[in-house]
Amino acid sequence: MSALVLEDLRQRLPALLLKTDPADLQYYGRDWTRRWTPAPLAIALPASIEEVQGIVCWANANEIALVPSGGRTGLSGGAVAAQGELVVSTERLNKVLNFDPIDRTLTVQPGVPIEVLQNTAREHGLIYPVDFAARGSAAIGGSIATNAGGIRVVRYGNTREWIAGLKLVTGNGDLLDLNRGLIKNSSGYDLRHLVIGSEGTLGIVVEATVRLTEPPPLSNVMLLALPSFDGLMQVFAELRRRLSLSAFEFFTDIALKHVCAHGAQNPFREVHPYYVVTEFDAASEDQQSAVLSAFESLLEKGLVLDGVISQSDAQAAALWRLREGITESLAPHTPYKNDISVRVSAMPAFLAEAQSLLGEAYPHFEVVWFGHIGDGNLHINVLKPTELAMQAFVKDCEHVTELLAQVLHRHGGSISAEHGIGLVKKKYLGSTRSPAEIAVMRGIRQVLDPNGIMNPGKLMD
Ligand code: 2HG
Ligand code: ZN
Repeated sequence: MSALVLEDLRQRLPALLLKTDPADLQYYGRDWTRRWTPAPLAIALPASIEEVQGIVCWANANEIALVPSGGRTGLSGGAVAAQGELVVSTERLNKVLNFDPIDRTLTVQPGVPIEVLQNTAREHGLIYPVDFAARGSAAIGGSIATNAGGIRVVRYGNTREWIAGLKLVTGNGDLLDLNRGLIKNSSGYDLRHLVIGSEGTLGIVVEATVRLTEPPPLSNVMLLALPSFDGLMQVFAELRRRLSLSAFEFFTDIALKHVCAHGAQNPFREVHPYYVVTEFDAASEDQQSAVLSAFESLLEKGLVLDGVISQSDAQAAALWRLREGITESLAPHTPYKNDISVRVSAMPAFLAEAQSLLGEAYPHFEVVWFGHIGDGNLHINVLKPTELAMQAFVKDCEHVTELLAQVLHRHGGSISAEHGIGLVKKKYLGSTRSPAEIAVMRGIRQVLDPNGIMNPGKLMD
């Protein structure tokens, strides 16, 4: 049966590159989650929009599910293919198509990695400001699919803010050219924004036009050691008032322990419970002295115990590594990940409840807190004890996530801030979205993908 349907695909699209080697099925069938065993039918690597449309047409005719696939750095199982799906990799759709100096946009194919996009923008004297640790592998298509956030959201916002237009091949096989780079366009529903964050459930993004902006002024990076979690939001408020921040990230001593075991250098002699990495404009003397006086004021108030300010690009990179290297350093412990958000104003009250819930719920597990606290976004990674089986571990964690979802609901938060819902969090979608909202989402999905071929099982059933 599977040989027959693949033969049909080969006949319809003779030039389409298909991979069926077991090693390829493993490689392309998973993302950074390690909970599911990949089992795709095959991997298709289209090289044109027409080939993508041909694949969608074939999938509808043969009732085969499609899993769109970019750099597969996702953490929610959105790109997992474990049920005989055809993976549609955008790996060969990896060209930068156009730079427009007047509109200050880049038009790219979906498989272009974020780092390539950033470097290309810099070659034109501009920047693409969305940035995160997986920049080298994550593709723009996938970051549109999850509305990726990252480390610069305090200043620049999420991916959504930077997408001027996109082309989508819907689950029907239609090609939609959405917003076409316009700044102003008040002509009805903005379908571009429906696609951003839709996790491959409405179609496949086949082209994107991203906005660029001026590079920021010279900046410095500062690492701060904090005595308590309670003071974290006060430190943020004070630094935001006094400096022009482009990042404000936090992590705990447990995170520091793991990242240093992976080669990062801790600049402090003493152990502190909490740390902040922050970046801010430091081009003028005024800005530089504002940093010092802000730091002194935090020390005096007892909100900060120690600090280091970068003196070179290499030192700035070393300080960033302490924060950006965390995910990789935790990977060997197959962590169960929470990626939650509340409004910044709701953070103190939420934190008080969440900390006591997780403290009681996970007495025997190592829990690593870090994240984009300046955006109200926390990453809580629970590490699996080696001796515990994966299934039992996930069951325990899912029970706690249900309780956490209730706390989030009370504080008006979200069960997924920036990683998406995928397979991992669909059980909890109802804590963030109302039944009426979910019904609308289902209706939209039905219109754009009537046969349910686009990433089924992801986001919602
Ligand atoms: C980050 O902020 C990423 O480093 C990954 O969003 C977070 O590993 C995680 O939980
Ligand atoms: Zn993050």
